[in-house]
Amino acid sequence: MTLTVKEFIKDFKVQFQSMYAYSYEEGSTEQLYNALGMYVKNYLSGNWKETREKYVKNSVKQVFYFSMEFLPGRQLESNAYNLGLLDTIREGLQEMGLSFDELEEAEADPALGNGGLGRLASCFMDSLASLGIPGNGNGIRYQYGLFRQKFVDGYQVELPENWLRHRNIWETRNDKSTCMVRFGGNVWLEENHLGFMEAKYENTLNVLAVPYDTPMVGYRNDIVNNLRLWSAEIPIDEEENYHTLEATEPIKEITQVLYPDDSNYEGRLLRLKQEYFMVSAGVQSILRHFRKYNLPRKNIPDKVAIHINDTHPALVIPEMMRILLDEEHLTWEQAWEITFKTCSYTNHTILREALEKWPIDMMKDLLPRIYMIIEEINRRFVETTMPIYGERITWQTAILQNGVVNMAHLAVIGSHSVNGVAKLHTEILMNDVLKDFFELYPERFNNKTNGITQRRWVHLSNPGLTQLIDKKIGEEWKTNPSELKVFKSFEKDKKTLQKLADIKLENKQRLADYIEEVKGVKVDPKAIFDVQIKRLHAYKRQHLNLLHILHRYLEIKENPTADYVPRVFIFGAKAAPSYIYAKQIIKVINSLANLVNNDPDVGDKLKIVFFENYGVSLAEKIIPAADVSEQISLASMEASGTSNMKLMANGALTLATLDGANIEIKDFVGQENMFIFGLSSNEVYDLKAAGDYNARGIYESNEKLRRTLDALTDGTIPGLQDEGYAIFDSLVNYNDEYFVLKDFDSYIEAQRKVDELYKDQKEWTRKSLINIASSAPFSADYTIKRYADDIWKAKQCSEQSTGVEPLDGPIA
Ligand code: CBF
Repeated sequence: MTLTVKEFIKDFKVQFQSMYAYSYEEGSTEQLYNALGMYVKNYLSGNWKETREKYVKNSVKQVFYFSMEFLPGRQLESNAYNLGLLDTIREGLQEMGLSFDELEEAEADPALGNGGLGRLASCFMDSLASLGIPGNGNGIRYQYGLFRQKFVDGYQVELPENWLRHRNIWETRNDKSTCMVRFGGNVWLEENHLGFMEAKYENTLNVLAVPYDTPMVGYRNDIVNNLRLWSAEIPIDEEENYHTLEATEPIKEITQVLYPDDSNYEGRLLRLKQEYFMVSAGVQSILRHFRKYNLPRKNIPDKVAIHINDTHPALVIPEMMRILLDEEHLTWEQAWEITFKTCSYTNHTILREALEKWPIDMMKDLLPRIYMIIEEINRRFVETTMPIYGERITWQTAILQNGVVNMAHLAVIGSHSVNGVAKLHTEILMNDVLKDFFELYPERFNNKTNGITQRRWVHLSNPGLTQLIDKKIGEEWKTNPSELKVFKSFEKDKKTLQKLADIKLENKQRLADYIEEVKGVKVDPKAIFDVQIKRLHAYKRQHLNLLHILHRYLEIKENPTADYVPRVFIFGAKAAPSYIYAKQIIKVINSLANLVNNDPDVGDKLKIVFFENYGVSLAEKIIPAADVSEQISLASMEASGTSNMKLMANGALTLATLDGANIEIKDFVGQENMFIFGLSSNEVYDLKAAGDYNARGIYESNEKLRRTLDALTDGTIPGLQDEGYAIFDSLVNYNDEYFVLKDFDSYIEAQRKVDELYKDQKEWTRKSLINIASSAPFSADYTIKRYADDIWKAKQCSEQSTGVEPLDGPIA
C-alpha cells in the first residue's frame, strides 16, 4: 500500500493534534518532530508486531546480539527511508510549509557508544533487518550515554549528554517483560524437596531490569526487528526500603553513563555491574521464552544464537549456565553443551586495556554465584587441557590467573566461534594475542571483515552521489551492492567524472558553510578536505597527522610564496576522560588551529578544523565532503576501522598504513588508487622484537623532523601549557611507543603525492570513482550474511529482502 502526499498531510495533522491538542501551525520544531516520529512509529508498528509473531509462529532461529554499545544515530530519516515513505513525507511537509531537514535536527543523536564498536553494532542491526534475518539487539539504555564534548580554550571538557531530555519517541517501555537482577549477598547450594541442588540467596541487592524496545526497520521488506535496551530501577515491592534519594543511587547509577571513570575501584566495580546487569536481563528474557512455550531446553542452540560483541558481555556464558543449572536443573554437561553451542564471540581489539580482567575478589563479592560457576568452568578446563597440552599452555589459557578473571579467555572457552574483524586482525589473534587458544581450538577461529550500511552512509548522507549512481547504473545496487562495480565502467567518461566532481564540490561547500557556522572559520571548498574522524588514541596516531600539519605550517612560514595545494585538515574525536595524553593531543591540535587559522601568511593554504562532540550525525555531514581519508594507525594496532569504509564509499582517497581493513581496501581498489605509507605489521613486529628502536636517534639525525618536534616546545604554538612537552617527551624521551617518528618521512612523502595528484583534478576524480565502485564488498549486508551462514546458522525470513549475491574477490 503506497501512501499519498494527501493522505500523509491529513494523517500527520491528526497525529499532531492528538498529541498536543492544537494545530500544527502552532507547534515548536520539537513538537513537530515528535509528532512526525510518532507517525512513522505508528506506521511501522503493524510490521513490528507481525515480524515478532512470525518468528514465534515459524519457530525460526533468532540471533541476539549482546553489546555494551549501540550507536544508532538519528532514526527518523533512516526509518522513513527504509519504509519507503521519505519522499512522500518530505513533499507533504513542504506543502505544509515545513522542512523535513529542520525537523530532523530536533532529534537527539543517542551517544550510547564510543566509536567503531557501537556503530558497527547499529550497522549490523540495520543489515539484519534488511536481510530479513531474525536478529535482536540487547544492550543498555544509558540515561546520559557518553559525555558531550566541549572545547574550552582548546581543552576537552566533558558534560553530561542528556539525550532523553525531550523523550525518545522511538522506544517503547515494556513493563510486562521486566527481570530481576541480583548482586552481592550470600549464596549457597541446597538440595530441594525434588532432590535438585538449588541456589539460595540472602542479603542481595535486587535490581529491576526494565526493557525499552526500539524498532529496527528493514529496507522495504516489511521486517521490523527489535533492539532491547535495559534500564535499572528499584523493584516495586522494595520501594519502601528506599527512604532517601541517596539510597536509590546504587541502583540508578547502573544505567546512568557509558564508561564510568575506570581510573578508580568504584568506577571499575560499576562497569562490572553494568555488564552483568545487561547480560543477566538479556539471557533471562531469552530463556523465559523457552519456558513460556514449554520448548525442550536441548533445542536452545537450534533456535537461539547469542553473540558476544567484544569481550564486555562475556558473562553471558556463566549467566546462561546459572539459569540452566539453578533454575532449569540441567546437569553441568547438558548446560555446558547448550551454552557452548549457543554462544559466539567477536574480538574487536588487541589492546590489552580492552581485554578485560576483573579482580577475583571483586567478582566474588559482586557476583558470588557467577564466580562459583566461573571457578568450575576453569577447573574443568584445566582438568581436560593439562594432560593433553601440558602446564605452559594450560596456565596461559586459564580463566583464573594471578588473582584475576580473564574475560577474553572465558569468552573463547565458552564459545563455539571466535572471530576477528579484518583479515590481518584475525591473523594477529591466531598468531599472537590468542595464539595458545588457536593451538587448542583451531576450528573455532574465523574472520569476518567489518562492513557498513550503505543505506545510511551513502543513500541518505550523500543523495547527490546516490542519484548519479542510480542514473548511470540503475537502482539495483541499492539492494544488491555488488552491482556497484558496474559504475567503474564510467571511469573514463568525461561527463560522469565532471558530475562526480561537481557533487563533491557541492558537498564540500555545504560542509564549508557548516564549518563557518559552528567554528567561525572560513574554508575554501576547492581546497583538499583531509579528514581524520575516530576516537582519540595514541595508536591511531592523530599526533602523526599533527606533526605533518606543523611541518607544513613551518614550510609555509619559511616560504610563503611557494605554490601550495590548499588543504583543510578536519578532525573529529573524543578522548576518554581519564586519558590525559589523548587530551593533550586535542589541546595541541586546537592551539595549532588557532595559530594557523589566524595567520595572514597562511590564508587559504592551510586550515585546521577540530569539530566538537564528534558523533554519527556529524559524521554524516563530514564524510560526503571528504577528499582524503586518514587511516594512519600503527600497522597491527587497528582491528579493522570502519570510517575507512564509509569514506571510501563516498569517494575519498585513502591515505593509510597497511593496517586493519585498509589491507582489504587495497586488495579491492588497487594500491595505485590510494596512498600507502609506513611500516607493515611484520616490520612492526620485527622492530619490537629487535628491541633496538631508537627514537632519539631518529630525532637527532632527521633535520626536518627535529625542526617540527622542536616547534612543539619552543613557543611556536601559543597558548600551550605543557602539552607540547608531553608529546615531545613521549616521542623522543620515552622512545615513541607507536613508531610515529619512524613513519614520519614516508607519511610526508605520501602527503606530497596527495598534493601532486590533486593538481590533476580529472585523475583525482577518476580514482575517486574507482573507490566508490570498489566499495561494495564493505557492505554490512555481506558481513552479516557471512555471520548468519557461518556462525549463527540463521536464515533469511523474507523474500523481499536485500539480495546478497556472492562476491568475487579476497574477502572473508
Ligand atoms: O570492529 C569495530 C571496531 O571496533 C573498535 O572500534 C573497538 O572499539 N574495538 C576497533 O578499534 C575498530 O578497529 C573496529 O573497526
